Amino acid sequence: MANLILILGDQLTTDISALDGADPGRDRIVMAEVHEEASYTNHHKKKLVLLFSAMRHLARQLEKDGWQVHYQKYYPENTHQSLEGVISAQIADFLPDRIITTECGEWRLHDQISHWQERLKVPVEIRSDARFIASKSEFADWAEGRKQLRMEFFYREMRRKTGLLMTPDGKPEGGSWNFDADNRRKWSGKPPAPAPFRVEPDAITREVIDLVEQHFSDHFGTSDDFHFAVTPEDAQEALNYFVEFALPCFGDYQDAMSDSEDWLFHSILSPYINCGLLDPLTVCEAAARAWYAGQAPINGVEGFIRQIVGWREFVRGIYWLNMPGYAKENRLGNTRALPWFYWTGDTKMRCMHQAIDATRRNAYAHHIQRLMVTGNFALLAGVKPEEICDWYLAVYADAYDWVELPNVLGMVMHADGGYLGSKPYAASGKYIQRMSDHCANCHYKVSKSTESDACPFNSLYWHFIDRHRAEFERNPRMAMMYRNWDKQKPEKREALLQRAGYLLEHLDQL
Ligand code: FAD
Ligand code: DLZ
Repeated sequence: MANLILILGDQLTTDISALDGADPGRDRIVMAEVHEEASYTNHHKKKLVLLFSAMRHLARQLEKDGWQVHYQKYYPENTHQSLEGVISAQIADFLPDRIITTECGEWRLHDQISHWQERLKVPVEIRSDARFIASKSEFADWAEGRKQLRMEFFYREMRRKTGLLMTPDGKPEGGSWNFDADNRRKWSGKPPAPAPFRVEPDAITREVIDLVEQHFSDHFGTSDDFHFAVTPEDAQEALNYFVEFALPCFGDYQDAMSDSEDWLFHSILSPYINCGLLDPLTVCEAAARAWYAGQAPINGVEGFIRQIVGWREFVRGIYWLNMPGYAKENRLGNTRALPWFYWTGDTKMRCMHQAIDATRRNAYAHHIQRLMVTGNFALLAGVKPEEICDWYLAVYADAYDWVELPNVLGMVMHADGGYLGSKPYAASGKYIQRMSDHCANCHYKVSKSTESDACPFNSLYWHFIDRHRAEFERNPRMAMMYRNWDKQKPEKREALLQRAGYLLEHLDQL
């Protein structure tokens, strides 16, 4: 029985379940750079380079290992511009008994593939993606009957399941499940942050850079200074580099932001984990080993592992449990368009400029920039969820719908009514000042809230609190905010609302 095996651009590992039991002498692998996948959003140029180059490297490796691989390189005039088109032509050429693939990461493509059997008249086997620690059905079983889904409880299940940072008698190492309270230090230049791990582009990557520059020149971002790994071996080196040089400080400065450093002590591993170059469990095991060896403290190692076996798995579970309806949620009734400066970085708000500019250059911004700067601003300004979701999906090298959507629509925009997070991450400029040195270099004054040079986050924060009283007043985690708001003099409240009203009318001029 000959099989046609489809490997997608974010399934770039020989361990992918679609290859389980496959026979190089009998089966054919299909990989394809196609217009439809490359253009369903305005993907950052560096993401396109990363994926096309990593796909080409994997195809070359598979061929060296003796596999028969049909690989379509991208040309604007390709006869087949979609994965379905490529598969359909391969069916005619190879006459397979079956198509095998691993479940894909987005509803959009999943929906298409699940109709292939009837459309293409060949049996299609869609296998579970074993790169995740919890399968979709495991997550659904865990969620069943719970009124609220909270990451922390799911995370503990994942710790127990994997044995990561667990004592032999089933207790969390270090005496606690979570050391987040120790992870909130501001960074003021010391210790120095390591330079990001670099791989210089080889001939394949250089060819792809030229291709992207030629055919995707209107896409967001720049391909200049491309230095991501594009093979599993180099991605492993990136992991080793992180564990040695950044993990020791990862926890302490996890929430910090800096005017002068784009990457701080973050791992910059999400682009590799999400496209298959690194296995998430292997990454966590490397971090855990560093703690057992005394090379990194528990707060950083636990915090790092929580992001992967906790948040990453949790948001994926939420996505598949709730799609396709989840993408349409807008429980706060937002109507505002995304300000244009999200695409240019052209704003006088220093924190926003820095986060967007880093995003444009690197296809990367770290979690706190995404959550508390660009995300927080969109939340406070009441931007339409679908517009801000489209932005996040386009601009990051690690962005795929399954992980971007719950983070943006749920965690940042609270558009799911608090299904993913118990309270919105709304914050004034004070938070940004506490965690960064941006405010010192900003046109706006974080100490002011109603004047024409006042930090926009300040009045917008109170406007958000005021306009969403009905949604949040009875939330115990928000009660203090409402007490603080109600305590302010009526004239002050009025001035704050007026200033915010003006800003909301002139967002593009900020
Ligand atoms: P580190 O800070 O070193 O964290 C380690 C790893 O933990 C990451 O590599 C990632 O795999 C995982 N992780 C951390 N936080 C999360 C999270 N909230 N959800 C899922 N995984 C997490 N992550 C993506 O992979 N793709 C996205 O499209 C994406 N969009 C986001 C949008 C918003 C608005 C927010 C607030 C977060 C988003 N995240 C996304 C999560 C997180 O910001 C990135 O995973 C992280 O910044 C990647 O950088 P890093 O590898 O240096 O992470
Ligand atoms: C993201 C992406 C891009 C840009 N291009 C391709 C491609 O040309 N071929 C392909 O197989 N996959 C690509 N991908 C990844 C797919 O869109 C991915 O499978 C979905 O995002 C589902 O997770």
